[in-house]
Amino acid sequence: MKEFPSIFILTGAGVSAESGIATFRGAGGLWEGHRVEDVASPEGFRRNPSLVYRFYNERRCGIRDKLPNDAHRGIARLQREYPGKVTLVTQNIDDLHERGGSPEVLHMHGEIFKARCGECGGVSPWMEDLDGSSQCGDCGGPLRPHIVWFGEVPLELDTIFEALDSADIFAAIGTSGNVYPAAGFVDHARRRRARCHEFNLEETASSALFHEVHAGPAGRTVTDWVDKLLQEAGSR
Ligand code: BJW
Ligand code: ZN
Repeated sequence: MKEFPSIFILTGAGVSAESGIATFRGAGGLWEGHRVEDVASPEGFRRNPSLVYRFYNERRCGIRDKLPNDAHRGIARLQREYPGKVTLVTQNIDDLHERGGSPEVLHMHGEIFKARCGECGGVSPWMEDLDGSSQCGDCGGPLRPHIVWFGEVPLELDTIFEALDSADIFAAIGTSGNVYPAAGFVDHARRRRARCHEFNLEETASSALFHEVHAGPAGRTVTDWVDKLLQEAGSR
C-alpha cells in the first residue's frame, strides 16, 4: 500500500492558453487558414515541405517570447514538493512546463525546439528556422520538425502507460479529448480505479468520464488543486 497516491497529469493546449499560445480547435485556432492534413501529417510534409517548414518556423517564433503561467508553475511545484510520484505528460510542443520549473516532462507529441533527422532519426536541440537545406550534424541527412503528426506513433508510450497503470489520481488539464491515444487515457485510468479530475474552461466530450470537473481557467483551478494536495500530504 502506497503512503501517498501516485498522480498522473496530462496537459493540452489549454494549459498554455493563458500564456498567449492559441489552442487548436475553435475560433482563431492554430490551424485557422490551414488544412490539418496539409501541415500536420507526413503526407502533407511530402507534398509541400516548404509550407510545413514555414508553419513550424512561425510557431517556433511565436512560442519563444511567451512566458509560463500559474498553471505551469503550480504543476512544477507539485512535482517538486509532493512526497509521492507525479508523472507529467504533455501533448504540447512548447517548453513552458520546463520554463515553469518542471523537473521532468514527457512530450508525447514532440517538441518545437528540437529537430529530427529523416535518415538516422537522431534528435537535436533546434532554436532557429528549419528549411529543406537544414542538415543533421551526425549523418548529413535532412531535418524535419520533431513533431508527432497525425498517423505517426506518439513518443514515450511505454513509460506513459506504465505510469498510467499505477496512477491513483489522473488529471487532464486543458485538453479537448479529441486526439488519440491521449483521449483514451481517462478511460484507461478509470478502469484501474484512479480518481479522475478534469480541468477545462468548458465541458468536453469526455467530461462525463471524470469524477471531478474543475471548471475555469487552469491558472486558477490548478493552483487551488495543487494547494489542496500539498496541504493534505503535509497533514498526514
Ligand atoms: C482551457 C483554457 C484555460 C482553453 N484553462 N482549459 C479515428 C478514431 C480514433 C483515432 C483515430 C481515428 N482516426 C485517426 C485516429 C488517430 C489520430 C486521432 O486521434 N485522430 C482524431 C482527430 C480522431 N491520432 C493519431 O494519429 C496519433 N497517433 C496514433 O494514433 O498512432 C497510432 C498508435 C497509437 C498508439 C500506439 C501505437 C500506434 C498522433 C496524434 C498526433 C497529434 N498531433 C497534434 C499536432 C502536433 C503538431 C502541431 O502542434 O501542429 O498535436 S494534433 C493537436 O491536437 C496537437 C495537440 O497536442 C493535440 C491535442 O489537442 P489539445 O491539446 O487537446 O488542444 P485543443 O485545442 O483541442 O483543446 C484545448 C482545450 O483547452 C479546450 O478543451 C479548451 O476548452 C481548453 N482551454 N483555455 C483550461 N485557460
Ligand atoms: Zn542523421
